[in-house]
Amino acid sequence: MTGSMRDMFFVFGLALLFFCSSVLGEGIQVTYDGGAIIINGERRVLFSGSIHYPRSTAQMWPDLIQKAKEGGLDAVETYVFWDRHEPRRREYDFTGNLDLIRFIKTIQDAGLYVVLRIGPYVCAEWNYGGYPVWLHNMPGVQIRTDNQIYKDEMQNFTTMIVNMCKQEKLFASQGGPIIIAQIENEYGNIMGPYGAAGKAYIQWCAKMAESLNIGVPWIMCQQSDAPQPMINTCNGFYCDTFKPNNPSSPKMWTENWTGWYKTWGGKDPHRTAEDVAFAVARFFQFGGVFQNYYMYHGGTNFGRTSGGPYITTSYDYDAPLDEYGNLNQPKWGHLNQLHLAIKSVQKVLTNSTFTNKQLGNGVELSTYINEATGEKVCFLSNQNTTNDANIDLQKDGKYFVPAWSVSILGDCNKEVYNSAKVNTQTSVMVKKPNKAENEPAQLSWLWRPEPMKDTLKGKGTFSATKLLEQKETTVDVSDYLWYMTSVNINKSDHSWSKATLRVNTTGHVLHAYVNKNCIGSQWGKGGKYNFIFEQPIKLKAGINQISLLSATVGLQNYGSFFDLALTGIVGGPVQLIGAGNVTKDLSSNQWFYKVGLNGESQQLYSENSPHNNKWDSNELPIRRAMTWYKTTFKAPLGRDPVVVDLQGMGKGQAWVNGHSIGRFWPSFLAEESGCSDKCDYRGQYGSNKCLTNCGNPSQRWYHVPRSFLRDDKNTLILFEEIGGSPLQVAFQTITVGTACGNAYEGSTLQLSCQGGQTISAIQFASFGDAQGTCGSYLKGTCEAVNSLSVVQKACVGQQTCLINVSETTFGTSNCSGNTTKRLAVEAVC
Ligand SMILES: *[C@@H]1O[C@H](CO)[C@@H](O)[C@H](O)[C@H]1NC(C)=O
Ligand SMILES: *[C@@H]1O[C@H](CO)[C@@H](O)[C@H](O)[C@H]1NC(C)=O
Ligand SMILES: *[C@@H]1O[C@H](CO)[C@@H](O)[C@H](O)[C@H]1NC(C)=O
Ligand SMILES: *[C@@H]1O[C@H](CO)[C@@H](O)[C@H](O)[C@H]1NC(C)=O
Ligand SMILES: *[C@@H]1O[C@H](CO)[C@@H](O)[C@H](O)[C@H]1NC(C)=O
Ligand SMILES: *[C@@H]1O[C@H](CO)[C@@H](O)[C@H](O)[C@H]1NC(C)=O
Ligand SMILES: *[C@@H]1O[C@H](CO)[C@@H](O)[C@H](O)[C@H]1NC(C)=O
Ligand SMILES: *[C@@H]1O[C@H](CO)[C@@H](O)[C@H](O)[C@H]1NC(C)=O
Ligand SMILES: *[C@@H]1O[C@H](CO)[C@@H](O)[C@H](O)[C@H]1NC(C)=O
Ligand SMILES: CC(=O)N[C@H]1CO[C@H](CO)[C@@H](O)[C@@H]1O
Repeated sequence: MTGSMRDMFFVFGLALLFFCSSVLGEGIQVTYDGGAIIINGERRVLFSGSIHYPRSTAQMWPDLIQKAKEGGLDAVETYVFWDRHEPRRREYDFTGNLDLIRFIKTIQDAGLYVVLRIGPYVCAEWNYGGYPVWLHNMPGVQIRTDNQIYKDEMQNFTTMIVNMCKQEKLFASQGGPIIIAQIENEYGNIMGPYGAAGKAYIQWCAKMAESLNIGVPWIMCQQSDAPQPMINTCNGFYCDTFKPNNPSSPKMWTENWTGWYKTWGGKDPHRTAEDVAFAVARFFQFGGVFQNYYMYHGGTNFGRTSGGPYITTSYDYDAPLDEYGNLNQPKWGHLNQLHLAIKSVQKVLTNSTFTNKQLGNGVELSTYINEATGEKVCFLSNQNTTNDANIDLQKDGKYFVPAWSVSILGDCNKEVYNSAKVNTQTSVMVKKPNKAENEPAQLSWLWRPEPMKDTLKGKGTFSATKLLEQKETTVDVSDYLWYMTSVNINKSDHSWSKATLRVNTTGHVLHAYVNKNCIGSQWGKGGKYNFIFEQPIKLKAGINQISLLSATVGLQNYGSFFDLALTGIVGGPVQLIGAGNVTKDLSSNQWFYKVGLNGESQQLYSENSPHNNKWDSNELPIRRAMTWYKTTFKAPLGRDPVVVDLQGMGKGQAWVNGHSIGRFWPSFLAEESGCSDKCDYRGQYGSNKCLTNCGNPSQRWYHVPRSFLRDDKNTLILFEEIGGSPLQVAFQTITVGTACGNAYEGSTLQLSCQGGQTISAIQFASFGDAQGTCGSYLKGTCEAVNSLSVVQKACVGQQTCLINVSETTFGTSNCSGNTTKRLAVEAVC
């Protein structure tokens, strides 16, 4: 991009501004050009972060949003979750954590803007990508393409959401916080197979959106053919080389993945603060205007909202705010410092001439200068993945630019930020036992079996002479569908004395019963959902009953035609294989069906269930499949977030005081291999880099929001599907255990505990060239002798302390003049 082009965009932007102001009347004017988002005439660069309202609770929102604001964000972005808002056609739910309007107003109250991605397709590792399953069952519908039935429903929902927001005056054009809205979502990634209908659909989306007249810009992410005035935007781990499809569109990054999601059987993903900061700094180095963290707070997939299949209940995402709303340090603080650095040069970034110079070996110097005022800012980036650079800019100074990092140079002559120099504390979180008064170390349990008499005898509520598709049949009101049939074996036919039952299923989990005996359970492995179940069975002469329980674990949410992905034993075949491989195909038998479990329809998860009298306190069963467990507990004291450790349990769902805290599956271990202790921030990030937690449960701890708890007695109910032990189940709180810092000379290091705790001790402190990482620091070759006592004096007994990392604070060290000095500290909360 050249300077003169930038000026041209600016002139064009003014034209847009005039046009819009005549339409909008009162309110906040949001326009844009190639170089800025323009809010009431002010040229802005904006930082935004994704927080999905159903992935936390309304009680958590103010704190999350406040932390987003303190973290330097200008805006909060969210999708709108159609499946939750319209669970049955034309029946709506906007209560509790689905109260979209309250969420938007909470953001407004904090003084932040809102980016509303209506979709209504959301992807988001969310069940069925956010589409309600009833939509799939409408006769003649074809989802996400040029189909009238689908388009009518999409328009109906989108219009309703827009009207709700208009009614509350939430669009900026009405004086509200919503500055940008999105229609569709990443369609460009998957539109090829839809052919001409896909292209027509995107044109229709643009027209439909425009006709809603919201007075703020619309965006389409990952849509290189987005029709004007839709702004096409970029999603990815890096977007520095992205160019919008129109020179008057600003360069916007709607999903900068701060980490990655987790699957059952998957390891813990981690994206370093250094690499996220590198990607963001590069984006602004090359003309970025708007940048959104996906996710800023990932949160929790409560209930049955996780997509997949096989997405975990935790949607932590390694985001700057962790699943529970704690600061994920150093990521939160390191990005905050980057936001401050970029904000401080916003004026010159959005109104200047740009030049770029290659300095060799992957080093580039980019300069933004306003010729009239002389204001300027430089970005000095080093894309080399292995070699640090020492750059001499003559009169403008000498700079140490570590490999894979970007320095921001104020006035082009002083470093105000470097993405690889982390001066923020690293928090090591710890889990503490529940210290509520009189709370026993071990919970005491009641139990009862899942009532299965009817289904094991083959009694259903309807039948068909074929194997039905699961989500179509259940309309996804439950994970579970029983498929039941019987087979008559001739006494004199000996080929069946030893037989095998073979079930070909599209997943996601299968439990098989023959003549009331469980003969096995199976699920997909290694990311595959469909599988063939094969187990030897005993058949008797006469009628044999076969009952198959199929369970889904989150419906697919991504891909071309993902909505058509099959679930359950659809089509089978289901076969019996006897002696000499003689095969009986049962697929066209008469099959009886029952949607959901009896325990679900009896609401055994609820304290108010009318069937609540049959809980048993004797002979607590362990490793018993299809079992309900119940216990009571006191809420942990304090304000720290609460989790329940479900180590020992198999698979199922958990409820606290009747609120579902999601599916659990701690028996599903992450693969043994593929993890490493070392995590190098340098080089392209991918979802397979920096993995941890190999060989452990992919999710052991489950979030229990404080607002689900009462002060006195609380109830936890578990439905265990495959067999487990509740004996180790325990409630815990999460807080900062250790705060480490490794800050460069010239910076100010802040150390903080959480939840009112104070720093109790300093385990290590050295201002010099200490080695190692948090938890294993070692003294280097040199230091200031008073390091420890200075830090002790400043921090012990404090909830928060600030230390200027300089010789003024610590006195002179015996390091040589060319040593890059740092303060390494390990403080115990
Ligand atoms: C949505 O459809 C219903 C009929 O099913 C209709 O009454 C309603 O007005 C429509 N809403 C919008 C916003 O178009
Ligand atoms: C990285 O730096 C080394 C030496 O400084 C150089 O040999 C190499 O080509 C550089 N790599 C890139 C991608 O510029
Ligand atoms: C942009 O800079 C020019 C001087 O180069 C100045 O006249 C103008 O007011 C600036 N525009 C904005 C919106 O700050
Ligand atoms: C059982 O098998 C025998 C021998 O093959 C046959 O004669 C008889 O008709 C069969 N009975 C039924 C009920 O099919
Ligand atoms: C199992 O079903 C799938 C479709 O769901 C089909 O593609 C596959 O061929 C079947 N396999 C066998 C062995 O029948
Ligand atoms: C039965 O089929 C299996 C493979 O499906 C084969 O290995 C075996 O030899 C067959 N047995 C007979 C008796 O045909
Ligand atoms: C600096 O002083 C420490 C003792 O305080 C000593 O162990 C170390 O060797 C000295 N280093 C240098 C480079 O003189
Ligand atoms: C840190 O340094 C700044 C000036 O650089 C000064 O204003 C501040 O008081 C110092 N803080 C401490 C705790 O020494
Ligand atoms: C730093 O300075 C010392 C002497 O003061 C010298 O021995 C050493 O080589 C220098 N190191 C570097 C990396 O320049
Ligand atoms: C959708 C998308 O943009 N994906 C990209 C995310 O970033 C990785 C790493 O740069 C790319 O490989 C993906 O294509």
